[in-house]
Amino acid sequence: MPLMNLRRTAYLSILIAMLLVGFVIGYLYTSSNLGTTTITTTISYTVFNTVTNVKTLTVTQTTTVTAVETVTLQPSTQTTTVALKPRVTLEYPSNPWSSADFNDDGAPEVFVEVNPWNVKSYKGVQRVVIDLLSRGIEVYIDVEDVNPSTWTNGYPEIMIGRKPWGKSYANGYGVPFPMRVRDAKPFIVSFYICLERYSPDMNLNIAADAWIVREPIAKSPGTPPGSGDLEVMVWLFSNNLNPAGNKVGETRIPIALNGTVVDAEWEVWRMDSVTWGGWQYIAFKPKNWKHVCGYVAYNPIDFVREAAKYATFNISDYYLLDWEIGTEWGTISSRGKAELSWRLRDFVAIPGASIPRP
Ligand SMILES: [Ca+2]
Repeated sequence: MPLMNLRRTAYLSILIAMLLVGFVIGYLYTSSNLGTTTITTTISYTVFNTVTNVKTLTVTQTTTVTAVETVTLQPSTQTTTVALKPRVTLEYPSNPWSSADFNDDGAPEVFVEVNPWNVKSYKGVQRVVIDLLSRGIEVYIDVEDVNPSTWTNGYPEIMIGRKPWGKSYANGYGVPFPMRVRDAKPFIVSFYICLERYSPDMNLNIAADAWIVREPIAKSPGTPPGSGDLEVMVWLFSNNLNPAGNKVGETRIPIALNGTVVDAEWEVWRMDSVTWGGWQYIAFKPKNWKHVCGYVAYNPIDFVREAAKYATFNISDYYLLDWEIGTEWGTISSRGKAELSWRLRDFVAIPGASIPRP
């Protein structure tokens, strides 16, 4: 077949694929209010695949199609072709955090932070690269002489919403933070994460972190949490590390791992009042399973509802402020040293979708 025909065929295939993707996304958003769990399962899978495809197709087009046959493209296919700085490097301490606007519409989807919140001094490198085209981050930590040498020194992360200490929200995905717990609607966070390298003697997890705070704290951005507020974590993996406090129970909450919904077993850990700020802490830790490399999707509100059962105070009128994904790393068992690299991509939050039990 002549080269031009081959190209045309390729472009046509891409266009058809993108129209299909657009249709699926459209279907997802219009049907996200239907409310029946059966429907939302199917949808969450579609999106999980869709996001991967959109990335591939868009990147392919950036260099070729726009120059040759711009007219034949749908407007929606060109959204990420120009005007982006595709990679942004954050380095501690010079440039430790940034917002990221994946679709260049002026509303940030996420914040990204190096976040060595419990490091007073160290030697080495702490770097996080934001990759806008893959909607992801790459984390690189290689440090020694870390002081204090403790269980958790830092938490490099990507997040939606706002931490209590933060002034503004990253709500570009449309999850309506702050969400009052009693009215909270489901949403899905979906991403690919791969822990590529870590020193076996260090302390480490892969975990989500979230803040559920009293109304006055929620309504005054920048106010730190304290006694009476709640921090919730959802772990996927750990190495030489357990959650703070004690194990107070076990439960099952569904999670999609590499496209399959699992009725996963979780240990529930609680510390009634943390010594570093006074708030309550509840963590969900995998029981006899782990996720180190691959796709993940779950509904954070499932964990919020379960945490409400274990909290020692009533959180129905509290507000969920954010959802963070990262790795807590520490150096107490590795005598001040840590080497760590991982990547996360295809990060998306989908309001209205949920994961049913398999
Ligand atoms: Ca945006």
